[in-house]
Formats: sequence, structure tokens, C-alpha cells
Amino acid sequence: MSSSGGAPVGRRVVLGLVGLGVVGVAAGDYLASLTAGVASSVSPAVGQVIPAAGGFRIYTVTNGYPERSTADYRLVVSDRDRRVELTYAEVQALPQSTITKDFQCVTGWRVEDATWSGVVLTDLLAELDVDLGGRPLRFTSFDGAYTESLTADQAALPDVMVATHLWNEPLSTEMGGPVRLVVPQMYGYKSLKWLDGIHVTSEVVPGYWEERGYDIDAWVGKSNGRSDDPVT
Ligand SMILES: Nc1nc2c(c(=O)[nH]1)N[C@H]1C(S)=C(S)[C@@H](COP(=O)(O)O)O[C@H]1N2
Ligand SMILES: [Mo]
Repeated sequence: MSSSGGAPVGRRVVLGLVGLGVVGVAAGDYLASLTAGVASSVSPAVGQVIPAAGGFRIYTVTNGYPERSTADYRLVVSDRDRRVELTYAEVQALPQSTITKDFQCVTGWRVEDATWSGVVLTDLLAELDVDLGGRPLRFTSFDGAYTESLTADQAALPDVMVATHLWNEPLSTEMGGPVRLVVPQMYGYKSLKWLDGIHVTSEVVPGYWEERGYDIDAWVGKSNGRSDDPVT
């Protein structure tokens, strides 16, 4: 994929080309090409990566960073015929935890000892009397584009967190505030930013990057053909 006519290639155009670039690729090269597309669409060359505190790189798949005040924030939790809507204050009124774990992006960068605060996902589900019964979860973002999934077993990990703070500071807009998902044992793409929905589904629904070639079970060091140190 390349630009033509010497016109500057904007991020949206590049992402469009990334999408088109996978059409017609031979099956054997399919995953490789998708992964390459992912890597290039989030690489500094594309111009959408901002360095942030502690070595995080700021990613977005939309044309910006969606802003929502804590006053306007709502988190919807749904299961079949149930639908609960939590305010930011209600999220903060749930049992609070702080967890320090490395954070690893599938493109290679790693932030050591990131300290997140918020509510552990299992605590949130328990407080709301949501019983997964082996069913998976689908997460949605108020950026309108990004989604993620966890199996029931993955969702039960004690370090999966609905986070409001990083290093004791409220999450910035760029970092996915006011509320994001954090899944430290999996590659960063599982850690959906701008979280606005947690939905119990009957089957795993592959997330945004998973539809574009990344592994659905995204264990650090054991997926995506990578050999990073696992996050424990
Ligand atoms: N809504 C949304 N969540 C997202 C992403 C994104 O583009 N949009 N990128 C993911 C990827 S690939 C990584 S590595 C982390 C990066 O988190 P950061 O932008 O806070 O550094 O966010 C994940 N969550
Ligand atoms: Mo990532």
C-alpha cells in the first residue's frame, strides 16, 4: 500500500488503506498481513501515537480522543433481560482495589509496574449480582468503534480491572478516562479505553483488533507469535 500523486497521506486515509490492503491476500499470508496492518496503523509513522506518562503510547482507532466528563459518564452492564446503568460515583462506590502490573503492547513496548486503581471486574459483577455461568463478556467503548471480549475464565482473573486511576491520578481522556478496562496478563489491546458497556453474551464476540487478525486469547508471551515475558 502506498500513497499516490504526492498528496500527504492522512491518518484516516492510511487506516482506510490498511483496511483495503487485506482484500485478496492469499489465505496463508492473511494473518501476517493483518498483523502488519495493525502494526503500521498504530506505529509512530502514522502520527497518531502520543507519548504519555511512564512510557505509555496513546492509541486510538478513531479520529481523536472522545471526551466524557465524570458527571456525564455512564457504564451500562447488561445480561439478557437486565440492564444496569452506573454513574462515575457509583463505580467509585464499588469496592476499590489497586493493582501494580506490567503493561505490554503487542507491538513491543512495555510499561513496568503500572499502578491502576478502580474496581476489580469480578467485584463489580458480584456487586451487581451478575452470574456469568460460563458465558463471556463483550466490552464497548464510547469512541463508538472499539470493542473487546473476555471469556468467563479470563474475566474471573483477580487482576482484571475497571480502572479509574493510573498512578493515583484520574485517568486522562487520552489514557481512556474516565473509566477503562485493564487486563494486565493480556496484550494491551484487551485493555479497552473509554469503557461504556459490559455485556454478557452467549458466545465470544471478537474485538476490534481481533477481527483484524490478533489472537482472541491474548496472553502476553503466549499469543500472537510473540515471546515476551508473561505478566504475572
Ligand atoms: N478504545 C480504545 N481502546 C484501546 C485502544 C484503542 O485504540 N481504542 N488501543 C489498545 C491498545 S492496542 C493498547 S496497547 C492500549 C494502549 O493504551 P494507552 O493508549 O493508554 O497507552 O489501549 C488499548 N485500548
Ligand atoms: Mo497495543
